[in-house]
Amino acid sequence: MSETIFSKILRKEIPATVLYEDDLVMAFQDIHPQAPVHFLVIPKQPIVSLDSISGDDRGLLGHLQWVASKVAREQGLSEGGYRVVTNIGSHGGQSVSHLHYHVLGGRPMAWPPG
Ligand code: DGP
Repeated sequence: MSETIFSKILRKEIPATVLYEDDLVMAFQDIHPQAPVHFLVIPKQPIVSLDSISGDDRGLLGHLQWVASKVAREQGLSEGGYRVVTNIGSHGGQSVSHLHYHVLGGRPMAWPPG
């Protein structure tokens, strides 16, 4: 996997507002928030997208979702609800080629997405 802006965030070479970090994942605020609360959860392991995971990644993906849920609760999103989405490839609207879950909340979400 090639270098991305998220590699630099993981190495603390560029600043980010980190909401959670452990050995496996990091959650940080999105630089272009699309909702009052908008953060990203990424694995530290370089995985391009959900399309390139292997069976060995199943535990990591469960952990990513647990962190998404934990930080969403801490951000006060439980009562109103929120959305978790991962964009995959060009049709999916993925602009950074490092797997990330968006967690968006604090306002009602529309469906279907654009
Ligand atoms: P996607 O389009 O699904 O690949 O989402 C990439 C997201 O990454 C987008 O919502 C903006 C965010 N992003 C891009 N560059 C940076 C950055 O340097 N810092 C932070 N915090 N977020 C970034």
